[in-house]
Parts: sequence; C-alpha cells; structure tokens
Amino acid sequence: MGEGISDYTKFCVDLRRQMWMAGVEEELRRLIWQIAVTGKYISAKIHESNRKLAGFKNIYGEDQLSLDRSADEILKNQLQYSGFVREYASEEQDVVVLIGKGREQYFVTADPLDGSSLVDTNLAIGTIIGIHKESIFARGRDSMVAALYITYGPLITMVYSAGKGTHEFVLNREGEYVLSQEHITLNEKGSIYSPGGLRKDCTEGHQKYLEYLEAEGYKLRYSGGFVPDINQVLIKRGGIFTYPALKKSPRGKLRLLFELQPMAFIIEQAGGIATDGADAILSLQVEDLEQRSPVYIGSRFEVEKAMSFLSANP
Ligand code: AFP
Repeated sequence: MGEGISDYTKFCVDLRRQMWMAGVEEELRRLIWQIAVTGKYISAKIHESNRKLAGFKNIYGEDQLSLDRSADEILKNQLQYSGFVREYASEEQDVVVLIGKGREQYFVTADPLDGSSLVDTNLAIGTIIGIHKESIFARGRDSMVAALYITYGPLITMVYSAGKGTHEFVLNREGEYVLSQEHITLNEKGSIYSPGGLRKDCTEGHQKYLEYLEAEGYKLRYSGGFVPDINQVLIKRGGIFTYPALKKSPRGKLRLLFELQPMAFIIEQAGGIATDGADAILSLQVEDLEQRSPVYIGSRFEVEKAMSFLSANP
C-alpha cells in the first residue's frame, strides 16, 4: 500500500480505492463514501432550485422546502440508511437527533448547505461534515476521526481527511469521484487573504493585521461562502481565511461544531493551522450546538502573524 499513486494511474483512482489504499478503516470508508454520494443528491436539489430561478415551475405545484432544509433531510436519511451513525447534529436542527439504534460508533455533524444565501447569485456553495467517535461534546482533537466538504461550483469536488492527509476528488461525468490531488500540502506562506466581518467592527489588533497583509501585497479573495473560500486557500496552497471577533459579537459568526472544526481538521492535515486567535480550534471544548468562535485558518505564517498582532493589541 503506497503513500502516493503515480501520475498515470491517478486518473482512474476512485474514492473507495484511494481510501482503501490510504488505510482508512472499513466502516469509516463506507460512511465517507455514502456522504460523498449524498452530495450528488444535494447537487440535484440545487440544480432544481436554479431551474426555478430560470423560470421553470414546479409542475405539481407542491410547497417546496427551503434548499437548506431539503439538503438536511437528504443527508439525515442517507446517514440513517448507512447504518453507521448513532447521532446526527445539524446546523438546521435545534437538537441532536438519534438516528441509529444506539450501538453505532459514529456521530456526524453537518452544515448541509453552507452559503445557501449565495444560490441566487450563482456563486459556489458547499456541504461541511465532521465525523466523531464517542461524543461531539468534546475537544475536536479528542473526538474527530474525519471531516469532509463538498463544493458545488462549476465542478463538484469533495475534499476529505480521515487523519491520513487531505485529498481532493472531482465528480466526473460518469458520476464517480475521481482522485484529483492526493496529500495536498499548504506552503508555509501564501499570498491571498479572505477576511469576513466589517473592518469598522473589528478589534484594533485585527485591523492592524489586515493593514499589514495589504501592505505586504496579499490579494483579497472573499466570496461570502466558507466552503469555496477555504477551498481556495487549500487549492492555492496557502493564505488565510479569517472571521474575527467583532465588537458586538466577540465570539465571531462561524459555528465551532458545524463549520470550524471540520475545516480545522482538514487544514491541519494539509500542514496548515487553525486558531481562534490564541488557541487551536481543535483544542476548544464544545459546550453546545450554537457555540461560535473567531477563526484564523490557513498557512502557518499568516495565522501565526495574526496571533502576534492580536496579542500585541489585546
Ligand atoms: P449563509 O449560509 O447564511 O449564506 O452564511 C454563510 C456563512 O456562514 C459562511 O459560509 C461565510 O463564510 C459567512 O457566513 C459569510 O458571512 P458574511 O456575510 O458576514 O461575510
């Protein structure tokens, strides 16, 4: 079982084969595969909703669930059907839902359709998943065994990590996820920055940090969708995404469980780091589903630089 796969054979390595070659344990492999397949159904829903934008009518005149709720339903049903998941926690639900019989080993968190407010603008959106053992109310470092996200853009891509590196797959015309990049590794330093929040509402340390990035010539790359914005940092091999503490919301905007932990897991596995400005995202104890955190995530240099600006301007 080699770590890498030659360029020639890369073309025909599908998700299941790559996970097997990477040594991902069988049940986890089957669960990740099931979630990746669910991405196809969610993408069909997005397509349906775009048809409505284009003037097509629902021929049965039915009431439609919102896109987020539909994605949530699809995901919950597929996870239940997989037989591997005990509990499901979703950004769309107020409580954790028991979907297994009580003996399954995995607990799944989901942001079924992050950035759904961007659908009508035709920008990319995504699904974010965290996979835990034992409990989700823990530190991500202790409970997480895998994470993945799916980007619905001009292509549908899926990036996953099961603790053995970070890998990207592209959905091909035959409907298979085909390996496109294995063992993605961020450079120590990047050249793009993706800053959420209004500058006037940010702390002094954060404002100075942004001025530093601009003076250094970093290019602004912010779409308003966490998945495509993180994906850009990953695929371009570096840079930073931040959604900071704001004066009126000191815990920032993004949710620890549904958005930050999975992305932190994936970025760390690609050699990057993710902090709340002081501590690693994966070291934060999860107390409740609503918990939010400021975030600085990306390549090592930019994240550490942010931390030094924040500690110098408390
Ligand atoms: P929506 O799901 O409501 O579109 O929010 C998207 C999001 O949670 C995340 O995907 C973005 O990074 C962030 O919010 C954007 O927030 P701002 O609109 O404040 O920039």
